[in-house]
Amino acid sequence: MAGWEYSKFQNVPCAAEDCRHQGKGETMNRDANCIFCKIIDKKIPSKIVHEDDVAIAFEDVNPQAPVHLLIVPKKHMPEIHSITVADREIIGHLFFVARSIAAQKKLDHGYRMVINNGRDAGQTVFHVHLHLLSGRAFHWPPG
Ligand code: DGP
Repeated sequence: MAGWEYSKFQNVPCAAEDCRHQGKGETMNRDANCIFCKIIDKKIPSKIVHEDDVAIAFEDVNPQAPVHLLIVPKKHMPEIHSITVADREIIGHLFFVARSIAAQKKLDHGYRMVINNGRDAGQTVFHVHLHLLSGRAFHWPPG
């Protein structure tokens, strides 16, 4: 992650000027047994590339592309069907974080954003997250 300075992104209130998420000051719930909650709480180390009050983004431990980041809401929500109307701002915020990272990392040739939801989709960590993959060409349909 040459060129990335984690400290630059700590406590940034939002990923993009025009994102009007309402998460500021919220107490985000955690699941003590969730690996991503532990990463959010810094109980497990990770290579963090972005952090604000609503979301965190870090390198995937098992990268499937030269760039493979996980964009994770700080609020614990196991699956897409766990989210509520009140979470709209948080979920939308993940896209703004992705856009911000893509711009800063100059992913000009494209990137893929993936959510694996549920067992058959390959979800292994039950805390909603957005994969951001780039740095190579991807196939379609996905496997
Ligand atoms: P999914 O299969 O869509 O639930 O994606 C989970 C991803 O999380 C998978 O690509 C590997 C990654 N992952 C699992 N445990 C850790 C961890 O402890 N640290 C990091 N950085 N990534 C992890």
